[in-house]
Amino acid sequence: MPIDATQPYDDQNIFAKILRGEIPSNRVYDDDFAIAFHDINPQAPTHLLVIPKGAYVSWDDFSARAGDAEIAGFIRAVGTVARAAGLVEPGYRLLANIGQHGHQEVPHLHVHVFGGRPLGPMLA
Ligand code: DGP
Repeated sequence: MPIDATQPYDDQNIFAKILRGEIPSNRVYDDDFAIAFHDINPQAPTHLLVIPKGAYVSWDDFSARAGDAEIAGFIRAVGTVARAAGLVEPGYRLLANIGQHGHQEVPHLHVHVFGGRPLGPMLA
């Protein structure tokens, strides 16, 4: 079920538990601002999720409340993860779902990184 992106942060959400190491994930990246791990239900040969270490529900919450260093660190981490996964050539796709119409299901900001095959035109 898609979430309401304006809800308060719930520290029992599944990605908060992954961040704290309370449930396992296939982690591929970890720095001061972000971690990345494989999506449990991959939609492409490479499908990673990059999440900030801070407690943010969505891109909206993050862009409104996060400090400049956190924002810069997170965006840099997304690029680093994609580069380290070997996706820069021939390319990849980033996606962040926000709220009900965006079909966001997990209420901790995450950026999907898709690659490893031609992804076709963007779906609206
Ligand atoms: P979204 O619709 O943008 O909220 O996508 C949530 C993604 O999170 C979805 O592609 C599946 C993935 N996911 C959900 N639960 C887990 C989990 O426990 N572990 C991992 N690795 N991925 C999960």
